[in-house]
Amino acid sequence: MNDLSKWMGMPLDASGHGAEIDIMMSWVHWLMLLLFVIWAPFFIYCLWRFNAKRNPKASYTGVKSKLSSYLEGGVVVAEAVLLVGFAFPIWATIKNDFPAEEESMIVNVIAEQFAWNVIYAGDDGQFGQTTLTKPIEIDTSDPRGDDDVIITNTLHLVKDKPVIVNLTSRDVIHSFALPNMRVKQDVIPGLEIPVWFVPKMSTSEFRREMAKTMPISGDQRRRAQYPPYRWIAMQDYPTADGSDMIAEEGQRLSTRVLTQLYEAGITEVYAAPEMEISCAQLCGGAHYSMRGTIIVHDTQEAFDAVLEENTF
Ligand SMILES: [Cu+2]
Repeated sequence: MNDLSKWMGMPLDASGHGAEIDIMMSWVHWLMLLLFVIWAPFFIYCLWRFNAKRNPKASYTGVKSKLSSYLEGGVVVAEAVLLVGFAFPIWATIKNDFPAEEESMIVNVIAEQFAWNVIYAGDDGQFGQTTLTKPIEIDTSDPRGDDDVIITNTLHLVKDKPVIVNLTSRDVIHSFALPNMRVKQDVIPGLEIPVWFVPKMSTSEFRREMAKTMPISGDQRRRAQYPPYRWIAMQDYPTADGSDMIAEEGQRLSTRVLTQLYEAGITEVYAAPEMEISCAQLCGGAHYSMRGTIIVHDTQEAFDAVLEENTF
């Protein structure tokens, strides 16, 4: 009763504050359901009760009972409880109670048409300047940026470690949406807007939770937007003679790989989606392509290894 997120088609919750948001959403839906169940039949009853045939002469006094005023008062009270009791405290925590910077991972994200530039400060914990080239690069004339790392469209995080993301845009308004983290924030050029959350589920846990068998058909495999696109193979798929691999466990199922699987006679793949970053603000012609991936590592060491790999 408290959590309808599965029934409402909400994405799997992987963040520290997600449960509170889902509970509030559930109660909003319960209230709306109650209003719908009471008001819809009442509306239909009124259509019948007060139609012209039954009431050739209009009533000039109307309803005398105070019941409808009490009912409306009740709805106002219920909505006030949702707002003051649930929404305000949750919003206040998200907006005011930032985690301590020393215990958090701090990431700068610069949005551009049509990519997310994710910047890590490196060992010194300081961000250097970035260039205005496309794509954005670290400005080598700024010594603070010597150890900075830019990774495009992938946000690497560590499970249970709070993240503070400083958001800005180099061109138009975008919106940084992380459905699994219950985060959505407009990104405005000229402003730096921080958001924070705690990833409570690692990518491997998320994939295990979301893994399912997906059919591949001859038509579907040609479409880039077919669901397994951006999905990950959850097992190895060797060729028929076993001499080679079509897809390895953990590999992204691109249209090309799906085609190869289909041609090898495999019509079902065991796969899982990624936690996604999407742009939730119509920001130009290729807005739909402004998607990224969140990878939540189980350990700090695994995260450090990725930064190491991306340092040049
Ligand atoms: Cu965008």
